[in-house]
Amino acid sequence: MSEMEFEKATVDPAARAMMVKAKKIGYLTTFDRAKAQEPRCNFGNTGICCRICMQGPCRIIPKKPGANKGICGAQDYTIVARNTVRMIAGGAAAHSDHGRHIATTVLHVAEGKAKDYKITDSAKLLKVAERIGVATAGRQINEIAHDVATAALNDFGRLDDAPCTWIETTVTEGRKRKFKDTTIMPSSINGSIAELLHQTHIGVDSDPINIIFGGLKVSLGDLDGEYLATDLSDVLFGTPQPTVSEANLGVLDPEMVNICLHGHNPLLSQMVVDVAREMQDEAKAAGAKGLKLSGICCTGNEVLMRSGISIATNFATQELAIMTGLVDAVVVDVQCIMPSLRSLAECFHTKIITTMPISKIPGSYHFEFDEEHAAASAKAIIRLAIESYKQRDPNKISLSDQKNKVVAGFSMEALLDLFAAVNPENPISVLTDAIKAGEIKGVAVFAGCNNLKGTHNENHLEIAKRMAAADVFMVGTGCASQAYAMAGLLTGEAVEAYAGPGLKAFLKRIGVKADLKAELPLIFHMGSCVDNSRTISLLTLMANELGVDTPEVPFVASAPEPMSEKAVAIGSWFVSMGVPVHIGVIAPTTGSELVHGVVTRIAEDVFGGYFIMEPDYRKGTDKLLAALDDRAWKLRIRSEARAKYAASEAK
Ligand code: SF4
Ligand code: MSK
Repeated sequence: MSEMEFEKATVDPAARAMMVKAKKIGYLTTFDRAKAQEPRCNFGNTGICCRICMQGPCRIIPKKPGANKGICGAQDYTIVARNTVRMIAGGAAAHSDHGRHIATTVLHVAEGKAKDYKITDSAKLLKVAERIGVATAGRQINEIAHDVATAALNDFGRLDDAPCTWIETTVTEGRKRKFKDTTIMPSSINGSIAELLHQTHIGVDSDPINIIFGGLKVSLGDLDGEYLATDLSDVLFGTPQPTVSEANLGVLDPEMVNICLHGHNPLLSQMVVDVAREMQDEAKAAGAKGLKLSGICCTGNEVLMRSGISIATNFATQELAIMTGLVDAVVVDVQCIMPSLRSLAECFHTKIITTMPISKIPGSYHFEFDEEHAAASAKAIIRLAIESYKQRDPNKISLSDQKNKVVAGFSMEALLDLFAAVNPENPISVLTDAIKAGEIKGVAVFAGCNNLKGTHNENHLEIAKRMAAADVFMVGTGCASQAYAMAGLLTGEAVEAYAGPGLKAFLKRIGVKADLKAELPLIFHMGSCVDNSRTISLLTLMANELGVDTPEVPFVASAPEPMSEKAVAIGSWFVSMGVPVHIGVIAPTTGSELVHGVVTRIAEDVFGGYFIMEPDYRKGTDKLLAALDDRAWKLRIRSEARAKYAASEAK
């Protein structure tokens, strides 16, 4: 790659510097591999390649008689719909399996097993118990935890057709009716995934609409799994509160033993964080000043939110953390971990440590996670990192001076505490009143990954800056939030630099009353991928306060650089929740006009939400702002009409 190509690959200066180093040592990074994949196959790009049976692949060539259908006769719309919903199934399986793992641990804690864990946030446990109908009065915490965890595990395999508990008890009444009327309310997360794989087997469902509805049902199972993962992670490890930290490759400290925590599941990573506090002396005995933990991807977000651990980098640049020569160990759990980390680690002293039975990388160290011995595993991992530190080669070190302050830790509870500083009686009205008054335009959620079809982090940053200037209140999760953290947008300084007058006044008003140790940031970091559930509780609270259903709330979502199947699942349930969802890539749905039309237009008629596919950040921002303007305008007109009607009725 040339200098100019580095600039096109990423907007992050720390990443560019490491890409130059990679070129010097002759290592091909993910950026080189993305380039080497061009040109992409157009059948795959548009979703009309079917590999569901071994007669395939069948590729649809519309104008070629015989090839305008698959060998079995499947039309383009069937193939595109099947391919799309199978991505949702993959995403839902990943998110919900993470949730199941957490719920099982809570159950074991309640049963007196898993002794390294405890119920940290019993207030949250009681709140969840009351919401889902588990009795609390006069009962021990462990009894309540047992019933809550059992209810969560029941959502995975319920055999009757009662709705999944977490969806049933968290969305608006209007959404519940909609999900039941359209037959997409799931009863069992695992059952709906299995049913969808059956539905999309050769020779089962060829109706694209029916297939899409099957996919939406699974996406709600995904939301259910995310929601219970968030709730029960808070119960186990504590509900996040505002915290100050740092982000980008400059957080790697040359004088410390550097351990990067990477993946998604906090069960082991939070244990590493807790155990590290007691092991600083072992690092000092090895000649370091101590242990320095930092995060990559959503495990990084989990430990940032709860323990203020710094962020090293996000998805696309995970290899470049190792390229600094400063990382002594990368501890990985599940999801979004590039297999290439291992081969790159061979060029350095870095140890790659896998921890989950379903997520191994050939040639890496494997410390199988076992909740009965979690603290012992965490200690062994840290000791290996300390040994690795002793082998660090000073000649291979490249320091980065890039790091930015981060203000994060905004669970829904923390956000409501901020609003309560202005209105303790009705905190959420602080946000909805500001929208009604036109001070802020609405709310945008930024979520999702990096996708090297575009420039790393560019869409994230450019869209957020433009939305800020247009007075949009913003929350973020996943690698989107990490992009903002790396670039300094999760700070009060960013408010000064980018917020429009309305947003600035709104944040200042809350900031002064809340009297936090740090200034409020431009974007509120709500957590990891599964913590998109927190954004749904924000949407639901807003809808209930405004007296409308979710499709009427000025609320949009954007995954400016989506990559994973999990992003497809999240985007799909946001659509069912009535939210316009921008994605910064063209999804492989264009091979069928019918399916593409359904997801980008017709979905709005049924659910109120729809996909906006726009890779250009300027146009993407304009479309998101137009969607917010439209909703804010309708909200005002409707409430004026209601007030007028009520006044004339009263006469
Ligand atoms: Fe071809 Fe039909 Fe098999 Fe798909 S399911 S690979 S379209 S024969
Ligand atoms: S880690 S799913 S790249 S957000 Fe959650 Fe980042 Fe996307 Fe993985």
